[in-house]
Amino acid sequence: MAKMITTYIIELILVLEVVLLSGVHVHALTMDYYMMSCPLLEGLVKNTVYQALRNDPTPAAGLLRMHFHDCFVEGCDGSILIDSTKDNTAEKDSPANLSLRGYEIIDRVKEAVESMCPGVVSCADILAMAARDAVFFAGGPVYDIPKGRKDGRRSRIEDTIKLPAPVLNGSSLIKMFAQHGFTVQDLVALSGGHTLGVARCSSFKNRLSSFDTTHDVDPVLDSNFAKTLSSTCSAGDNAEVAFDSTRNTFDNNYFGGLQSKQGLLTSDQTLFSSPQTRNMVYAYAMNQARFFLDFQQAMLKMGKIDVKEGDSGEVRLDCRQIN
Ligand code: HEM
Ligand SMILES: *[C@@H]1O[C@H](CO)[C@@H](O)[C@H](O)[C@H]1NC(C)=O
Ligand SMILES: CC(=O)N[C@H]1CO[C@H](CO)[C@@H](O)[C@@H]1O
Repeated sequence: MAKMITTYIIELILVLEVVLLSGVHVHALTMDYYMMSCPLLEGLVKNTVYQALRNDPTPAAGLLRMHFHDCFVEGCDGSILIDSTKDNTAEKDSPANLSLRGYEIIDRVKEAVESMCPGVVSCADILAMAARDAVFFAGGPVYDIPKGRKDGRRSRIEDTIKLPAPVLNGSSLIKMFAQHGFTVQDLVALSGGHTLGVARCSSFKNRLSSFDTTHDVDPVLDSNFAKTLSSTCSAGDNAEVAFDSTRNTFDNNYFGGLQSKQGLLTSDQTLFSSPQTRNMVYAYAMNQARFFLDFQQAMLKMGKIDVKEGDSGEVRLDCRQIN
């Protein structure tokens, strides 16, 4: 009898152990996630991205922004890559996404990866790697990122309200980024992503008196710069202006521009006008190495927002549609 009880208790412990272990098992992202299943992955992604940017470096900005938009909506799960269907209007068709670019590059990378390691590497990981490689291609920092994200099955236009609007002020931006676990420092470092690329007039015309007679010209906008913007924008809402003087180079010129009141969006210039962030703008404008270091740390953090691991997602075969 005693023996039976002992056996029973041991069995119970074993069962409990299995339940507990599987319950708390966390599939954390890891640097060597594809080491066995796709050992040459990193080089392949990098080469394909470089090939695509060699003749035209401008989509590097698009890849970086796309990763940001992916992570801020439903986590870094490749949901930004999904095309709309008859029954579903996807994230990418939201007004906030209409100017995203670089989808063809992701398709090309995915195709190359599928031919080497079929069905193994998620689109979310590919996008994270491609954004990282684009930054380095443009002269920015190089850093290792952990992998193992799975692709999500949801992509809805209404979810994109989670993206920050360009008219937000400092305190609103701080609040919004804090919701994802970012510090004020992270916010300023990540905003430095605007060292690459352009914005269209529709994103900043709120700041120009000639287009908006209900508001005064944004007081923190340099008046000559405002005139240049107004004249560019007379060509229409889709006219483009670079965020800084070196739109294809990843550097700290963006922060220098903020100091001379030439930040393009309200959300850019506010980093210099807000007392909580002004000193960080000074520091990054003065010390590019410090910006690079903080940027890569914040990017690592961004790449982990609400990632789907294990069975909570899939490895999409075509990045534009769920399996
Ligand atoms: C802080 C809040 C942010 C706001 C309000 C914001 C807003 C915007 C807007 C309005 C545009 C221009 C869209 C257009 O007119 O076509 C843009 C472009 C861009 N954003 Fe942001 N953004 C933010 C943060 C970020 C972050 C964190 C990154 C990446 C780390 C990023 C990377 C980019 C890039 C690279 C472009 C240029 C895209 C291109 O040239 O194709 N942004 N952003
Ligand atoms: C920033 O914007 C929010 C929301 O519009 C507003 O409530 C807040 O007062 C603003 N803060 C500053 C410092 O202007
Ligand atoms: C620039 C860009 O790629 N925009 C895309 C936004 O989404 C629509 C619908 O999927 C695409 O047709 C655009 O190409």
